[in-house]
Amino acid sequence: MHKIVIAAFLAFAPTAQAHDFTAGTIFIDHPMIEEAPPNAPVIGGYVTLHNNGGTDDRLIQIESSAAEKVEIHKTTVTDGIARMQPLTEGLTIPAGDIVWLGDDGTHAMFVKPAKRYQVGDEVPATLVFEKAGRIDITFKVEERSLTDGPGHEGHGQ
Ligand SMILES: [Cu+2]
Repeated sequence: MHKIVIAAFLAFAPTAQAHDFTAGTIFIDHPMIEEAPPNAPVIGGYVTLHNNGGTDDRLIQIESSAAEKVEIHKTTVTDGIARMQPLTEGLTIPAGDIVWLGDDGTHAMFVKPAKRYQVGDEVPATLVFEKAGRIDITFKVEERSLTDGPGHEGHGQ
């Protein structure tokens, strides 16, 4: 009896958490935003991008009505001081590769969010790829502790 209960849990758990989208050959997995304190001037978003196609693509823009603007940023630390800079060329997703917007200090920066987004909220956004085109997705708001790592420094939160 015990084993059956565990099997049922395992069968359902991935389904409950599945949160992905597809744009052409780009598989967009688990777009999430970190819950931020009230009045946070910026909030960080993260997403995993799989390029299942045979040619490189680039995430060139993120649009969202949930913030004044969204920029694709990279945090770099120079002489102990963290600075964020927009990735003006966008984020390259090499053919056959997987890129996490979140790795190596990269993140989506939602500037001046329209309200405080809390765990469980869904934030609409449009990802714009050079080749795969535009796709409407939602970023799920999750607890900050889940993704503590690179990309937070210098956010002024
Ligand atoms: Cu930033």
